[in-house]
Amino acid sequence: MAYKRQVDRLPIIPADAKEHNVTCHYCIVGCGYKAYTWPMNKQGGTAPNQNKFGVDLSEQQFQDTEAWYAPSMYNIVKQDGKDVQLVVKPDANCVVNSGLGSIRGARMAENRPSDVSGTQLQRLSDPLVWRNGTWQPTSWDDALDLVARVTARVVTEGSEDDLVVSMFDHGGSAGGYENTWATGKLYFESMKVKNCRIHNRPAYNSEVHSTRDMGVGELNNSYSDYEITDTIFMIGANSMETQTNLYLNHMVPGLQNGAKFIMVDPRRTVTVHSSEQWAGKENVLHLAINEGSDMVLFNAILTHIVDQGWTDDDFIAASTFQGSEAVAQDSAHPASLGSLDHAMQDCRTSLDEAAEICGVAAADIQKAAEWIAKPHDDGSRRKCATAYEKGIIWGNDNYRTIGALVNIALATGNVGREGGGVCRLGGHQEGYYRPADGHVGRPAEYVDQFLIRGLGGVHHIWACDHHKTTLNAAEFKRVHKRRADMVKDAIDGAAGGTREQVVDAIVSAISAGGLFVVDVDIIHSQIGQNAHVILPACESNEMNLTSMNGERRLRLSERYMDPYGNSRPDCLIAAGIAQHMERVLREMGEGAYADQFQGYDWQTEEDAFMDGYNAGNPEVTYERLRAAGNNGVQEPVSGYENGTLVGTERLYADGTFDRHGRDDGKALFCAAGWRGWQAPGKAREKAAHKYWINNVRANIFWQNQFLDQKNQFIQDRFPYPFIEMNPEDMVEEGLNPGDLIEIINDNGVTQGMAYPTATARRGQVAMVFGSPAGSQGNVINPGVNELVLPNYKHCWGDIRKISNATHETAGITFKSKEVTL
Ligand SMILES: Nc1nc2c(c(=O)[nH]1)N[C@H]1C(S)=C(S)[C@@H](COP(=O)(O)OP(=O)(O)OC[C@H]3O[C@@H](n4cnc5c(=O)[nH]c(N)nc54)[C@H](O)[C@@H]3O)O[C@H]1N2
Ligand SMILES: Nc1nc2c(c(=O)[nH]1)N[C@H]1C(S)=C(S)[C@@H](COP(=O)(O)OP(=O)(O)OC[C@H]3O[C@@H](n4cnc5c(=O)[nH]c(N)nc54)[C@H](O)[C@@H]3O)O[C@H]1N2
Ligand code: SF4
Ligand SMILES: [Mo]
Repeated sequence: MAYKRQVDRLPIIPADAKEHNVTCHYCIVGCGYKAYTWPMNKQGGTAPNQNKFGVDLSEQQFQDTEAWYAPSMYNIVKQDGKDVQLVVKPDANCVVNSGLGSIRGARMAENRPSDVSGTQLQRLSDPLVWRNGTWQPTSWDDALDLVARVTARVVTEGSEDDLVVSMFDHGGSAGGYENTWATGKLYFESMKVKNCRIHNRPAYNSEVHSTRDMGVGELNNSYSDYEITDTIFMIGANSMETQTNLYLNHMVPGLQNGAKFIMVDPRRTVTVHSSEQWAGKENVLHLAINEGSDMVLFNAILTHIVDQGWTDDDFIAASTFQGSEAVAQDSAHPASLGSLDHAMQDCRTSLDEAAEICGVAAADIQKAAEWIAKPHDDGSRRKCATAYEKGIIWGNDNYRTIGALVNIALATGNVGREGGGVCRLGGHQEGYYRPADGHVGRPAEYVDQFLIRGLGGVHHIWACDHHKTTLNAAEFKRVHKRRADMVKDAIDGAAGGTREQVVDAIVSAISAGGLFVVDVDIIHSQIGQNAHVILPACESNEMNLTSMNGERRLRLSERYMDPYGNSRPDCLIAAGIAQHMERVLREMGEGAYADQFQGYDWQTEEDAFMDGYNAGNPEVTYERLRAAGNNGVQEPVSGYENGTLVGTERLYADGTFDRHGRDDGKALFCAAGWRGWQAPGKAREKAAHKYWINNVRANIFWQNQFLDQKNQFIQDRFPYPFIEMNPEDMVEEGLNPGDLIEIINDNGVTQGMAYPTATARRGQVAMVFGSPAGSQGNVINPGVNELVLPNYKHCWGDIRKISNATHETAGITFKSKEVTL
């Protein structure tokens, strides 16, 4: 019997089951899956002509057979109003994952809402409106009317600056070209909202301004580059757990082909351990640097490469800027940009200086430089694929640190070439298509602080939960709740009144400092507790959704089931808000303004796709993407020939760089001078506390656990957020495995359970981020960089025991996460 699933057999997929292309909607990798659906009263048989796999299932199958699926890949869902059986399993023919699943993707089916099997019944089925002291279900028209009336009053009596928007900018679940276009059209075309922020950071900006300003877009290689490179240089990422099948299906083959592996992470991760097993310890270099010191390491590596003459001089001459300074440092550019010589004036750092600041041996830094750039014995250049993510993006001095890393790739000619690339590994898939956002400005408004200062009157929230995932979260939550409660009280006080009277009461409460909150989500989230209107969205595969993955591979993930209850695609919710805004504004006598909200008469998500993405990329249609299947096409799409979309395997293959928009097509180097802890308050906090509170992701969880929180398989393993600790530190604090602990500093308090980890360094703990049972963001200070990029990763605190292990935590395993194969 399958563990905890109460099943000892599952139906065989019948030969005539319907087949749908699915791109996993969780992480950036975008693995290909197939969904099979068939009627409740049917199942396949063992004879080859009776099952989908066309094999004789009465015979023993080989170990890696495709003619198999796990209980987590099965469910019963609604399709066209009828219950159907569903299997979602990895696609062996998808080049991204070659049939591999992951502990997240392989549970897509069991994470679907089902009235029959009882899974994910936390999903919202109807709009909810705050009425008579609680949230009451209502119709779409009723809910959208209230949203539009309050929003229209506030933006006409004040200005559009009084509307604050938190919205996703990504692909995959809660995003995609359809939905980013619709929200973008609403807030950036019909309106010009500038007080908006992205789901994962407190402003509307780029995670990687510097690489773009240098001309280098951040997703520039192909996953296959990792298979043919000489060195994989990974910084601040834990790909085995966070980009799982990119690591397993592309990086591991690279290691097996003889590539060296360099990992820069203060923490020893399972990616380091796994790479040691595949490549041999002698081919893995883990630089466990002091937290936040990456820039110094990169500068020393660059300096060594320049001094040894290992630079790619032809590439530098042909493809990079040859003057001195090209862009001066100013309020929009935290460092100046220009030629290599220009950058070296600020970057020059000796191996010994770096060893001192980074806390690793000079010889190891030299070794890294050699693995990256020392030519082969025959004089040929080494290929190096560089990959980074949140350890430096949410780290110290984002702009300069990422700039310093891209410098190395440019100096060694490792961009636009086979086996090269300097790329974000990514988080969600990408799916950004919006009207111009220039009105937002740079630096953009720090929206969390704007709200905390009592500004703004209406807050529209799309698919994010700042209670669990923002910085300075303790204060944010306190203020947000207080302001939202003022409006709840006003609504309660106006009970029994007409719609006009209720809206008047809300608007007066807003004038007195209240905040009217609209939350668009698939569940009733934590920030949703402050909402006055909750609008139920549906997920990917309950609608058709297009996104691209980390190698810019665009696919259509097909709808195979109905939206749960009355939930709708986000793009159609945005259209509904626009339509109600138009009507309400006209009623208010604001005819010209009302006209701006026209053009949303979409019936389906495909209409939103055609209105946005297709208008800019006329070759790309649903029909052509459907035909392109799970391998899709790599963006940018340059044409349609012989029945196929023509894509781009690798960016910058011709040696011209355009991401900065400069006419000369030359890449720029970044003058990344080291300045210690850049964000306000960090150095002081570090000095005042005993522990660095690193915060990380884990294979088993998806994001803020919005589905995981109602999934027994996950809750059974980690009932509370884990806090990895060195066993000796635990003894010093009087802790046993599974004990509940608090982390305390001046910003707030959070809690979790102690998880002994032999490889954790003394004085460093690693807490899983975004947990519903303990928000790590409570203890992060508000410090950001000049362009409002948060430094989530670096905060310090003290630890206090709350209680002995509870019934839940006492029963779990505390075995090492390092599994030896
Ligand atoms: N399983 C799983 N996968 C996911 C997600 C998930 O929730 N679960 N989320 C997705 C999303 S949205 C994102 S953005 C990505 C994030 O993917 P990653 O960036 O790989 O994930 P994190 O665990 O947040 O951070 C990576 C590492 O940064 C290290 N780090 C901390 N401080 C420093 C530092 O100063 N320098 C360096 N060099 N490293 C440091 C941490 O020790 C950690 O191991 O994952 C995506 N994939
Ligand atoms: N301390 C710390 N904080 C961090 C980070 C960190 O490393 N450390 N990382 C940051 C990063 S990289 C990220 S990405 C953020 C994540 O922060 P969030 O964006 O807040 O977290 P998610 O879990 O992605 O939130 C998804 C929300 O959307 C809902 N949802 C899911 N699908 C849909 C849909 O189709 N439509 C709609 N409307 N809603 C949907 C879910 O129920 C959930 O409430 O956290 C950031 N915060
Ligand atoms: S690696 Fe990412 S995209 Fe692939 S199955 Fe896992 S969560 Fe989904
Ligand atoms: Mo992310």
